[in-house]
Amino acid sequence: MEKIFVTRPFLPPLEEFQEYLKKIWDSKWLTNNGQFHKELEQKLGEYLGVKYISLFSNGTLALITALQALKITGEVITTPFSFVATTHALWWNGIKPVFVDIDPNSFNLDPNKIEAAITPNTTAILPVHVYGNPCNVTRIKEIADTYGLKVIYDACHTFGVTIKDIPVLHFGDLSVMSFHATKVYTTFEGGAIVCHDESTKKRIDNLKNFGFLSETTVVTPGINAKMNEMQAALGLLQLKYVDQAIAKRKEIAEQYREGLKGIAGLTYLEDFPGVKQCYPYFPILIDKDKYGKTRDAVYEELKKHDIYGRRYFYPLISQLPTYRSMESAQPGKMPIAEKMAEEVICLPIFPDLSTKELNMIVSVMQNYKERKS
Ligand code: T4K
Repeated sequence: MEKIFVTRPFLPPLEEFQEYLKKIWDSKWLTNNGQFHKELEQKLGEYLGVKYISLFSNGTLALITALQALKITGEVITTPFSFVATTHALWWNGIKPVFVDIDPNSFNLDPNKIEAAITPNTTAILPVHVYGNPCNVTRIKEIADTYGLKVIYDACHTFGVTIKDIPVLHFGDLSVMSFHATKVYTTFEGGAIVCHDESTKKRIDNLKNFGFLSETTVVTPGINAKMNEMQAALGLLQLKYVDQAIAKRKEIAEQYREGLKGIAGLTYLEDFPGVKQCYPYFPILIDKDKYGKTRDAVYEELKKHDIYGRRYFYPLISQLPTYRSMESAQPGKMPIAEKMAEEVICLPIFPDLSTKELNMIVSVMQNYKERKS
C-alpha cells in the first residue's frame, strides 16, 4: 500500500488547469494584479460571503501584513496551540506574544482566561480557529470592546465555515486565511486577508505591493506578498470542486467517529452545534492510561504501517526556544494546552482517502490498543 499522509491536496483534472496555463502564456501577464487574480478576489469573496478580500502569496505574509495594517504594537494575546506561523508573525513585527491557555472542548483560546492577561501594553488579540472550529467569537468581541483591543483571527484552517449561517470571517477586525497545499482549498501556496471596509482593503493591498500607491509614489515600507497568476488560476479551478471536497471530508470524519467510538481512551471532537465545518484535520486525543499507550507510541506504530499522522500542535509554540523564556510561556501556566499537546495526533483526512485505507487506520488503532507491548 502507498504511504498515507496526514493530508493530500484535492486536485482538479490536469487538462482543466492546462487551459488556464495557456491563457497565462498567451497574455504574458504572470503576476501583479493580473486577470485571474482580479477574478479570484471577486469569486472567492462571493463564495465566502465577504465583500473585502485581499489575496496573498501565503498565509504567513498575510498574518504579518494584517498586524501592520492595523498598526499593532506592544503585546498581543494569543494561543500557544497553533502552527508556529501565528506567533512568528508577531515576532516579525516586534510584538510581544502573551500566551493564554486554551479551552479543552474546542482547543481554541479560552476567553475566560484572556482578561487576566491584559496589561496597559495589550493592543490586540490573535486567536486561531484551530482545526477550522470557530472560537467563541461573541465573548472575544465583548472583551475586545471592553478593553479597546483589536481582534485579528488566524482563520488559516477555515474555509467556508459558518456559525448559524454567518461566515466566521465576519468576526474580528481582520481574518487571515491560508491556501497552502495542505489546506482544504489550495492555490499551491496562498492566503488572504478579509476586512470590512474599502479603506482598510486599500491599505492592505498597498502593504502587500511594496507600499506603491502609483508608479512613483511609495507611501509605506510595504512588502512583496502578491499572489501570482498560476496560484490564482488554481484557486479559480478549485472553487469548482471545493464543495465536493468538503462533503467528502465530512463523510470521512463521520466514518472515523463511527470506527473509533468503541476504542477506550480515544476522544475526538464532534461537530459544533449550528456550525458548518470544513474538516481540515481529524485530531484525536490519546489518554495513555485508558488506551494503554502514549500518543508518541501511537505515532510510531502508525508509521510502521505507512500511516503518517501528525502531532499538530506539538510542541506548543510557547515551548520553542524563541519563546519559552517568556513569562506567559512558563511550564504549568497553560495546563490544558500542555496536556493537549502531549495527547493529540491528527489522523489522515483528505478527499481521496479510501474507505479501505480509513478502515485500516481504525484497525491499527484498535489492534495496537489490544496488543500487550
Ligand atoms: N496559521 C495557521 C494556524 C496555520 O496552520 C498555518 C499553516 C499558517 C498560519 C501559515 O500559513 P501558510 O504560510 O503556510 O500559508 C504544514 C503547512 O506548510 C502549513 O501551511 C500549515 N499551516 C501547517 C499546519 O502544515 P508542515 O511542515 O507540517 O507541512 P508538510 O510539508 O510536512 O506537509 C504535511 C503533509 O502534507 C506531508 O506529509 C504530505 C502532504 N503534502 C504536503 C505538501 C507540501 C502533500 O501531499 N502535498 C504537498 O504539496 O506544515
